[in-house]
Amino acid sequence: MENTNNGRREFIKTAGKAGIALGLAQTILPAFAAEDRSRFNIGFLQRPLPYEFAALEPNIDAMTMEIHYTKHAATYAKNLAEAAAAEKVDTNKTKLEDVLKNISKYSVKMRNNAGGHYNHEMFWEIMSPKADHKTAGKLNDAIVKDFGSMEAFKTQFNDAAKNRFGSGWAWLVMTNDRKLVVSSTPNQDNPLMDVAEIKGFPLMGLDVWEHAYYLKYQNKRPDYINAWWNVLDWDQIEKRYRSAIG
Ligand code: MN3
Repeated sequence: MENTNNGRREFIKTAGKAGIALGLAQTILPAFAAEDRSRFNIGFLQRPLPYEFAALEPNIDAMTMEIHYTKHAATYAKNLAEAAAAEKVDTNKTKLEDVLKNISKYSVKMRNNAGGHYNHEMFWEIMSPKADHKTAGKLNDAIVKDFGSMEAFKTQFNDAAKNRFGSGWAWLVMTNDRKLVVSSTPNQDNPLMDVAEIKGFPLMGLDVWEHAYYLKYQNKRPDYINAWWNVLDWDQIEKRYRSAIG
């Protein structure tokens, strides 16, 4: 009897805490800018991962996903918030893309973390456990038109990812004159930045920092690159393309 009562009291205490946690979430969420919760409009805050850490196994292992999302990417978001506060960027009124487009006017901390945050938010959204390996529609037509074939595009993209020395990203970019090109950037730079060699809208990007693959693939970056195509969500990339062409 005694034990049951204790158990019940514990339950009420726990339920009470859960209620408080729920109440907090409800008061915090509406304060987020609407853009931060919508896909294809990446804001300043880290959004929830749209799948479980283990969802992309065996291509991307659960531990890599967990550390990548909760440590590396979370740190970029935290440091971006610090840089925005220090450099008087009103994150409720300013678009992250506009900061990136003028990144040469900000600090190195802003460049590394605004880039790091944007790149990872895009990276999570273009992968999926229900990944559709086929491309169809307008993006497929555009890839065939600008690269000759899907295979030719993949080869060029893989080469960019393999040949990026040190840490960085490989990209499929839509340039301002609406041509699709492959590029790569060092560190956490991206094609939106005014400092990028090839500027435009990033339709898809692959993280080739060692933290993205080392636990599973060690020095074998090409194996990680090949596996990554298995978890690419072409529906999402197509949506990014459609949002870019308007
Ligand atoms: Mn990363």
